[in-house]
Amino acid sequence: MGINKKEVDYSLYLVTDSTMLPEGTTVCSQVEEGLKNGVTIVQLREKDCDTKSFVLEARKVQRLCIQYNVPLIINDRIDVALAIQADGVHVGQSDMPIPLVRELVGPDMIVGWSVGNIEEVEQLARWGPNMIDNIGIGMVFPTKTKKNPKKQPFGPQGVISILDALEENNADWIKTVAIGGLHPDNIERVLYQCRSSNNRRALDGIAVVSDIMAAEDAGFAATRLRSLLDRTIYNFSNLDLSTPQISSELIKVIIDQVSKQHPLVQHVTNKVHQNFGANVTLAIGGSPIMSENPDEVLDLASVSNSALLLNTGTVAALNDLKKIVHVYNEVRRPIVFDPVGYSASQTRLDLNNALLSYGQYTCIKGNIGEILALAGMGVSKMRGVDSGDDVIDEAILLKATRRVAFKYKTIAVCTGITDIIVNGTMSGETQLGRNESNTNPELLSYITCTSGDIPIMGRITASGCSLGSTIATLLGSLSIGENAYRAVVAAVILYKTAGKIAANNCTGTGSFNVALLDELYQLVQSNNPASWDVTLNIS
Ligand code: 3NM
Ligand code: MG
Repeated sequence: MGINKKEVDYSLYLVTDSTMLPEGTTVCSQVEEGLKNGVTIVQLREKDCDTKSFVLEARKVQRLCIQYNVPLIINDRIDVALAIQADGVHVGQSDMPIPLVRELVGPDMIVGWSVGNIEEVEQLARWGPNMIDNIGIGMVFPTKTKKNPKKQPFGPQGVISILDALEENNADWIKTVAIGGLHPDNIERVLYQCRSSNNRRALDGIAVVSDIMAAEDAGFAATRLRSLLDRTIYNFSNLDLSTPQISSELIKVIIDQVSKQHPLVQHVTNKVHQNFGANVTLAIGGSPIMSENPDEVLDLASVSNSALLLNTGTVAALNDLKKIVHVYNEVRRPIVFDPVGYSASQTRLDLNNALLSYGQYTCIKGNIGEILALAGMGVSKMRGVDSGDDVIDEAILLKATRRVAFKYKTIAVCTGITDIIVNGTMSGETQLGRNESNTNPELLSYITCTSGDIPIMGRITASGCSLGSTIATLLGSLSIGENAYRAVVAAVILYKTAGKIAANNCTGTGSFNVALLDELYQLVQSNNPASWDVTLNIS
């Protein structure tokens, strides 16, 4: 036990499991491969093992850990930890009570605890800094490793609620790792999204079992995890995610680009929107394809200038949607997420939350009701998929839009008489530990866009959904390194302008429908944003 517990590096925490080892490997050989390739702390976890074998195994693993100067933690078996003088112990909620553990192991040993809800955080805060040193936050995603899990996977948003509770309870001595179903395809996203709402705290690391223990090449597995952990930018859509200046000239450039690139905009959308969304996309120069078939998504997403509009207005099969989201994230092309009727029914709420915790979205667009609900500030249940007629103070809407933007690390758009746009992507920056940056999520800069009330917009179907088509089309026109925020703003302004002119040129809802398409077409053809009659407020 030569480790100073205040200086432990929790970034890549390996938890062992002898039941999943590939042929020809042992716990020790897998641990050693891990230690050689970036594992910073090891927990020996054996659920069915005689005491004698456990001690012998622990001694072997301990020799390795000492060689690599990495702490060894023993799961559950305080007696074994004491007997071999391990660096620490880790206990779950149904293991020995923490005050007894601390009494037995003394002040210097590392004590870790599995935490899955806010009450447990409140408890550890009441105990104070001399009891627990670190927590495993889980379970994040479904896992086959834990045989009889008593917990449900709660996704990055569940992790965030634990980080928030640590902040609220001033438990700043606690180090955190996320655990459960963590693999290379989700780790970047978890590290990126999981920051406390005040942006003061990120995870200190991730804990994995199967990704290393079950790997045919554990050294390669650890190297791959290590390289993901060491990245400082999550480049999830290969676009520039900063918040740059907006000007008519720059908007003109983006709209020109749509005509040149003919972005392929895959729509996964509700039945009512399919026809109109395809027409809107065509009118502005994009190339729509309405497909929910996961088998063809890789072909579609791999085309240059692809983008996905994911509109959950017609509740489709979750697994198909996940596959589609996964592919767009993998090829790093933008996704616009429109959580239609987010909390109108339990089914929708579950589906939307599952998708939100599964993917990384470049833009999330919602009406007032949806944005308030996503921010956790709305009525618990929406009445339908319309926006609701309640007049809500703009300051509250701005607060909600900022929350959604930061919570999901996305460009959030709240539509209404005044549209609000907030970039919460933090330019893709990702980090471990305490946050050194000063960005206060409550003060994120924003743009509002208004052209006066256009009540007729709400009297035709799919007008809100088609703003989603417009945003996806403009985002799709971008090539690697071009700015996403500017494209989202351009889409909102273009759509608003078309709506305003169409409303003035129609005689009713039928001709408004037609006029809206005409105006979108004309505005793109003439491409003179300087003349558009919308008021932008940039702050
Ligand atoms: N504890 P894998 S989940 C040991 O939620 C353990 O507390 C969890 O295994 C918790 O990395 C888990 O293979 C298993 O998914 C994690
Ligand atoms: Mg246990």
